[in-house]
Amino acid sequence: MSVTSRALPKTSQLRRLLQRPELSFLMEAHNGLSAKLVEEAGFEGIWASGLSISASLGLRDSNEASWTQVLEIAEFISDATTIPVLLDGDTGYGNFNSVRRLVRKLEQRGVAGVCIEDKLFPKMNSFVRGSGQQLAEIGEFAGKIEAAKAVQRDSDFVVVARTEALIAGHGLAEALRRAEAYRQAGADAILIHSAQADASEVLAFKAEWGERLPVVIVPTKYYRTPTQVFAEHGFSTVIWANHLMRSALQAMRITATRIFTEQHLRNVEDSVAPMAEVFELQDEDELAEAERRWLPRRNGGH
Ligand code: SPV
Ligand code: MG
Repeated sequence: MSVTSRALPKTSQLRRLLQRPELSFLMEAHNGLSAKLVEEAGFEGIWASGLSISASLGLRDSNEASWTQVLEIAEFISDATTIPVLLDGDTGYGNFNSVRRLVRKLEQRGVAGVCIEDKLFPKMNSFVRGSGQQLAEIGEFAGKIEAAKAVQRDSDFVVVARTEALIAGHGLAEALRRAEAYRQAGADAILIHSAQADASEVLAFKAEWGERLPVVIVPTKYYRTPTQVFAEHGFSTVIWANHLMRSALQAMRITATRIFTEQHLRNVEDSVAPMAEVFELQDEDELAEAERRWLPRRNGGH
């Protein structure tokens, strides 16, 4: 991303990612540390994943964390980085009024956008009991989108409408009907979610949908589809939704088991990040420099 683009407000950065002709990528983060690693890797935006945030808190992806607890994490993620954050706002944690509060607080906390999905509160993850998922009534969900757009103060704050029609087994026509209603309600982009192992249903959606609004996809299940296919079909944005949480889970499990079994650290020291890297990520040098400037000097200095 160019320097000029980086200097834009995060909301404008996210809007550009969604609206530009080339494919964009959002990488999952679930805390400040993972967010820093997303930016360090070169990604231009962050998906603050509900699944990953809840898993990292030791909870299910069923709104067990309260929305203000999620808000706190989203703020840590945003504070830790200079790239924009799209928060996975689940169903908006209630009705249209909850969505209004959410959007106001996200803007105050430096979060660039929110994605809300047309399921019922408390939601469950899209890959749990797939076709048992219940969808929100279409008009009620459109009202949430309208309410979100009505209260945002920064005109570039992004509201992504996510339909779970395919996940719930309602088929392409219903997915299109819902996406169109959400477009008319003012959504900035549509997220079409699918649990199929191939991309055929999201490709069919895109073919019918055309260019009405940018389309976002989450290829967690159809990960074998080459990314080039998404670019060729004119999708806006791909979300890599949970892969830092899952890689951390695996690495932590291996390390915990090894140290428990061996009762020493000799075999793990070389397979974990050096302490120096931790301090570098925390920017310890900046604090040392700030102390030189602003802490009174000892030994008689002022
Ligand atoms: C998330 O990352 O929390 C998502 C994507 O919403 S999914 O888990 O596929 O529903
Ligand atoms: Mg989610």
